[in-house]
Formats: sequence, structure tokens, C-alpha cells
Amino acid sequence: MASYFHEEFETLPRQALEALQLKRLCDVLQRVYAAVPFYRGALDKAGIKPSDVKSLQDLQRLPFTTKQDMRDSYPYALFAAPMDEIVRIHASSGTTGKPTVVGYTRKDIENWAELMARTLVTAGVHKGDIIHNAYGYGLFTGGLGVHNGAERLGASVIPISGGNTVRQLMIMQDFGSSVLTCTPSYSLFMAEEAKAAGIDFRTLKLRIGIFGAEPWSDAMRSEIEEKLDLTALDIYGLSEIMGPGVAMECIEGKNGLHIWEDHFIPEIIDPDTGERLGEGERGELVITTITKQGIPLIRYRTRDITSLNYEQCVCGRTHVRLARMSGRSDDMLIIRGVNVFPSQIESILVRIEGVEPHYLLIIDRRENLDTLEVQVEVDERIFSDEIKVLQSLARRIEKEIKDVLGVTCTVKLVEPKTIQRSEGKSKRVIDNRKL
Ligand code: DLL
Repeated sequence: MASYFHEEFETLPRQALEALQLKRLCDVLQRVYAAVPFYRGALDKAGIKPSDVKSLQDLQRLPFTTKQDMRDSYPYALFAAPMDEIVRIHASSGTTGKPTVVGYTRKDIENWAELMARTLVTAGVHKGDIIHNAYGYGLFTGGLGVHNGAERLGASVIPISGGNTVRQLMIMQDFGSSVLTCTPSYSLFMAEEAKAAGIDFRTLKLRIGIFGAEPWSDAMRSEIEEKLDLTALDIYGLSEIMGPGVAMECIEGKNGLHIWEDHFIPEIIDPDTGERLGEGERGELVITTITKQGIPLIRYRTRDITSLNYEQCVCGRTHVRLARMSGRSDDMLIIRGVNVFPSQIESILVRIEGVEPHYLLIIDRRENLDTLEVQVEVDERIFSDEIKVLQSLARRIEKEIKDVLGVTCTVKLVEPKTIQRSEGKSKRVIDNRKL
């Protein structure tokens, strides 16, 4: 028998779940229409009043919200609660210079902790577990999101955050960590470091790994389970919608991620036409938040590609399952857990004197760590300068990218006109990672 955190809600029969969704949807539409000029404008333009929505099918008549809309509303214009009710602010990568900002009311933070506690229980975690939380703490939602859920559940959480792997291994060993939370690629990097340090994962107490925030595969799952000697499960979330804990794979079924439908309504659309797709069809995930107060989002286009599975799950939860994410419908990259848009790198490059707007990003994975090489053309004048000048320019660009985006890269300056031009869409990214 599976354990639940909110048994009544997690196992709600579909009809009751949908009735709850409709009630909450109508409520959130009223709220955003009254408080957010963007939504009032978008609904007016579509000729729909909140009171016109009478069934979940009517959701399809509402306009989408995109990352661009969030950018245009930077920083707070999409907030539906007054600033003095916002108790936390997080942010994630925007498509160019400015991040996407999200605000939480006290109730939002409570709901997030509850949903994250539910997510942990779904993964087989319980009170008494020691959770080694190596997701980053800060503006990124991973660290604090998992942390608050672990405390809400009553498990012991170690707020180790990312980095300093040798120390992480020592703490895992000495503190008896039973659950590991981090990106899947970082877990494999830990395995390599452990080998070098002579630590055998089989002697550790780790039982469960909760991995997400970047794409991975079933092949990677097998490798992680073998090397770290634990059960590896997939967790999905995004800052715009809440953070980690939007959807979680259950330990019983280990086949798809239950998205918490009492708080979020998922739809799958064709990314080109915007038409809704049926069960099992792969397309872009669109999410409507139905309980959030700080920044509720209506039909938010996540850009993540997946499908929905309504079949009954062995765990007894009735919430629909998302298939493992298989890519994105935009060009966002996730490099060492950091979301990066090529356009962000471009906007850094164009600000630097002597650098041409022709560049190529080459991503690889070496010893389980992502690497990023930025090849960029410089003008004739710079290229004929001394090596020292070129080197210092390259270091300066590397530093700018690190300061603005938080990712480490190596910059290779190349001669003018050496990066291949294209007549159509230019190819700016070569991703050699094999997940
Ligand atoms: O990555 C939140 C999170 C933290 C999720 C910890 C899971 C664990 P963002 O930084 O806003 O938030 O990035 C969200 O990451 O749209 C996906 O493209 C990708 N992503 C997140 N989880 C998965 C996953 C956090 N399990 C973006 N598989 C999302 C594939 C994932 N991609």
C-alpha cells in the first residue's frame, strides 16, 4: 500500500477532482481579471468574461500566457497580490538580459511546502529520513523548495546546496543521508568523485534519489541506480508555476510523473498551431495554476514536450501522469542545471567592442559535467592583435557570461567569417551530450 501525504486529495475520483478544478479555475479567473491589467486586457480582447467559463472545456477558449508576456511585465506587473502580501521572490532565466520574476504570498509558500511534502512522500520518503539537499539555494527554486517540503514533512534536511563535492560525500557518509536530491548529472559526477576518493556508495545509507531540473533518460536512470545504489525518481517543476514539486514520479509505479491536479490544470498542445492534443499525444505542456495568489498563470506555455496518461496507476493516486520530458519547443538549454537561452549569450556578446554577432555554442558532457564552449568571431583589427590581447578579451567574455548567467564556459575567439553562415535559421548550438 502506498503512503500518502494528503490521501483524500491524492486519490480523489476524477469527477470530484474535475469539479474542484472548475471551481478553483472560476475563482482564479475572477481574481486575475480584477487584479492584473494584462489578464483583463487579454480576456477582453478574446471577448470572454470570467463568468463565461462554465466547464473545463471552456479553458481552451482562453488565451495563452508566454515567457515573453512575463518579460514584458518585468518585474511585478503580473502579480495578482499587492506587494505587501508578497513574502518571497524567486527568479529564473529570461530569454535575454532580464530574469523571469515570481512572487509568493504566505499562502503560496504554505501550499508549495505542502505540495513538496506530498511530492517527497510520493517518492517513498518519510519522517525520519535524512535528506541531503544538493539543489542550489538562492533565486533558483530548487534548494528552498525541497527544503521547505522536507521540513513540512518532518524529515531532517541537510541544506548542503551545490558544489564542494568531496565535502558533500563526507557529509553524506557521516550524517547517514538516506535521500539525495540534486540534478541527475550532478549525481553521476558525485559517483565519479566518490570512486576517486575511495568511497563505495554501497556502504552509504542512501535509499532514494529525487532528480530533476534538467532533462535525463531511462538509460541515465539505470546508470545512476547502479552507481549510487538507490532508487532514482524523476521530479518536475518550473519557477513560473511554483518550483520543484509540480509533478513527481511515484516509487510504486516508476512510470510517469503525477501532476498535482488539485492545484494545476495540465493540457498538451501542438506547439505550432496551439490546438489541444489528446491523451497519449506528444506536444507542449501548458499549465494553468488554480490556487496561486502571488502570480497565478492562465494557460502558461512551459515549452516542455511530454504527453498525458490517464490510466489508473498502481499507487492509487488519481492525478494524471506526465511522460518523462523529451525536449523543448524552444531553444532553451540547461547547462549544469542552469537554464540558458542562446539569445542571452548573444546579448552579452553584442555589447563587447570588437566582437561580431556570429557565434556558435558547443555543449558537451565530460566526466558527467556539462561543458560549454563559446566560439565567437572578432573583427580583423582585434584578430591581428597580439595573442595577449586576444587572451584577455576571451577571459573578459568568459567572466561576463559567468557574472550574468552563472555558467562557466570557455571562449574561443575565431577569425572573421569562419563560423558557418546560413540562409535560413542559423545554427547556433551544437549539443553533443548523449543523455
Ligand atoms: O528547475 C525547478 C526544479 C528544481 C525542478 C528542482 C525539479 C527539481 P527552473 O529553473 O525554472 O525550475 O527550470 C524549469 O527545467 O521548464 C524544464 O525545461 C526543466 N526541467 C525541470 N525538471 C525537469 C525534469 C526548476 N524532471 C525547467 N526533466 C523546465 C526535464 C526538467 N526537464
